[in-house]
Amino acid sequence: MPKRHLRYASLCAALFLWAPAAHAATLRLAWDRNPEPEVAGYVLEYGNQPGVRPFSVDVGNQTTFQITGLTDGMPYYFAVRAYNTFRVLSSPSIEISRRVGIPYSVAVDFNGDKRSDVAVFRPSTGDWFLGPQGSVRFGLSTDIPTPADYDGDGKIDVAVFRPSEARWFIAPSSTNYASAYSVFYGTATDVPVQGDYDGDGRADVAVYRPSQGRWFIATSSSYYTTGFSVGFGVATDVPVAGDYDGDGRSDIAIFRPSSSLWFVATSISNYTSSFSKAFGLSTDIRVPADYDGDGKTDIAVFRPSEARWFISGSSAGFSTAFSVFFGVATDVPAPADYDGDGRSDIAIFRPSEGRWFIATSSSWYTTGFSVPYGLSTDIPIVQRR
Ligand SMILES: [Ca+2]
Ligand SMILES: [Ca+2]
Ligand SMILES: [Ca+2]
Ligand SMILES: [Ca+2]
Repeated sequence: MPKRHLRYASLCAALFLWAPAAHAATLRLAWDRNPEPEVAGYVLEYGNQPGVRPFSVDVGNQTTFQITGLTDGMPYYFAVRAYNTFRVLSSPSIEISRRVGIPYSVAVDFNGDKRSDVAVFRPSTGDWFLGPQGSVRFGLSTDIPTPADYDGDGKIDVAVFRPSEARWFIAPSSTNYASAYSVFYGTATDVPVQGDYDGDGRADVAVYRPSQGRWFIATSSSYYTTGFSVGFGVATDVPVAGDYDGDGRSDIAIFRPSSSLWFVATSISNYTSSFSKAFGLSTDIRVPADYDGDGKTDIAVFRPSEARWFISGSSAGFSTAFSVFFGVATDVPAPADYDGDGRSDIAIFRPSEGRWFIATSSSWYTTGFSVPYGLSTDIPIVQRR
């Protein structure tokens, strides 16, 4: 009898997981049912390196599975395959990843519900408007907002970098922004690139120094008393830090306008190995985020002249791209996960109207909503380059 292959080469691009910090070393995974009628079960594959999954579990004919016995602090990469009654396996689903046993936060999620909040910084007054969390006055008009989860409670904290003093000011969510501390780090011409480079679930204080083409990172695990630096980039490069390899640690990444190349030094290689990808134009606005929901940052740009978004998904190895027309030339792109499905939405802030327009990932960007929030002089808190 000839072996019959499953017609669907891959499962729908939806393998979800939950990693509550309280349940370290345990992850719950779920996936879409393969629509083929002869599917008899699923195999879950996993490993600790992107694209390398030496372990597998036959989970039977169910579409959720709780995996236990994982090692805290390690990144895990998962994919599922369906099999038929002849035990012929389908191609793997997209690979998703999560570092287990550490807190994780969602971009611009101030109240910790794992949905991004519509939020702005008002330079004229130093006020932060944080959606459901209300407002807090913090910083000066000349400060650069540097929001991130510095205290590791899963909620984004209010923070700024003050170039004139080369000083960071951080008001943690765990104090309801009522008490703040400061760290002297960087120089006036440095570009802040806060992120979790040491992988402890708390944001590190970090800068890119264009004059030296070097990244300087003061680790949260040392309470910013020590850290490391990595030479990566040249003076004209634009930092585009993100978690492109999906190991839960920030990668060092730059965009080079002269060649439209993205260069990424991966955290999983301890920044010793890198890859590059040509994508976008020098006049584009860089909007890297996780649009396909695999836990890895995607390469993406907003092109004002066409009011068009171009996205190269990590789940396809940055080998293909798609585009979405959304916004107008003068809009400020503000992508984040407003609908809370684990995938970044396409979103803009329209200063002229003080209004946000959001095309939700859960609708495949075909529909969405708009909400008035902010004034024309406000700055969306979402990071972009
Ligand atoms: Ca926090
Ligand atoms: Ca950290
Ligand atoms: Ca990473
Ligand atoms: Ca991704």
